[in-house]
Amino acid sequence: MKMVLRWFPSGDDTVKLAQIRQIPGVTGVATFLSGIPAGDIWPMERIEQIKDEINGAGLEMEVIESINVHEDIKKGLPSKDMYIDNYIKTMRNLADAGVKCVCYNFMPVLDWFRSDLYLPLEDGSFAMSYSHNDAKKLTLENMTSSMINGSNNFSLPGWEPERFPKMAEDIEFYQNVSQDEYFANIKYFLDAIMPVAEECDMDFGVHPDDPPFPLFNLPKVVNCRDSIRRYLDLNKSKRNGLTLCTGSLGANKDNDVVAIAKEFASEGRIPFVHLRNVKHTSDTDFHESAHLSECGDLDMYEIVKALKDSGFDGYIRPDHGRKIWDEESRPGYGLYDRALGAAYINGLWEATTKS
Ligand SMILES: [Mn+2]
Repeated sequence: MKMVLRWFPSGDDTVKLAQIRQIPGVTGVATFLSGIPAGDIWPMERIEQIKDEINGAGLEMEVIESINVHEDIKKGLPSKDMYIDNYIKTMRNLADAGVKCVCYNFMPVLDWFRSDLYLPLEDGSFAMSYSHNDAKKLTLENMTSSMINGSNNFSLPGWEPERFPKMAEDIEFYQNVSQDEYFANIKYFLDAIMPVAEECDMDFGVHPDDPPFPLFNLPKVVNCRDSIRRYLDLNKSKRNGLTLCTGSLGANKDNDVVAIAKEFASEGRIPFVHLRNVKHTSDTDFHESAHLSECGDLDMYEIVKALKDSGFDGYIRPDHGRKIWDEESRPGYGLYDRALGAAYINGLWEATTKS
């Protein structure tokens, strides 16, 4: 197991690499190239630049989160082949730079969403929260403005402004796309990139839909055991794996995250894990919590033990942290609570190794 922390390059992070280096057990970062529209090739010089910066701080750059998939690929438009070619060129460049694992998602139009980015908790900290009833009432405009205005002027991954102009049109497009058609588009993409992933020794972990509940009648992709199975069966390469995001899957009470961890880790299909905890406030509503089991509804010890016992040998990172100790940062990505999460996960890992 290798522990990493998500880090945003090009001066777009309040957390410094030197600080990450001081968290015990953290050996690298999960990062990406910012400012490159989905579908464009990531230039080698910029990849090397960021790699040098990360290596210079004594950390590794083996995990990329994320290479965004161009919407034309998701829609299955004729231009998809060009964008897949570009995706493959980016993969090869990253492989040349020593990248071993890529986290990405195939969610149509919208990336992750929260109704509140700073919900006050009882202990004086703030966490991101989600209410499905509130979310269902939002227009697209309200949704984007609530994320942008709530973000404290920090850029939000997945909410790049370049996406906004076409969102309404894209939502309209998907109203006539069936689940089967959407999965056929995913298969086309996977069949094109997996042989290259094999050749480059590069694992791909699809990130589950976050939250796992449908909005704007858009197709859901990866939100439960059965849809994970369906996704991984589209292409049987071991490189076609899952990013086990415990908070995204755990947001739905029906998901048994421990069983999911066991099933897919034992098949070697989990290259990357996002570990965080959630506290349910209704069947569809939740807020994020501290990583500790007793602070939320997920049994973090059992999840880590399931991974360890199933032979998991990939990357783990603590996921969103709360805003604590008056830290100013991008929502979910401050240093303090994620460092606490990393220390806790290290403890769980050591305990499962020795018991
Ligand atoms: Mn995640």
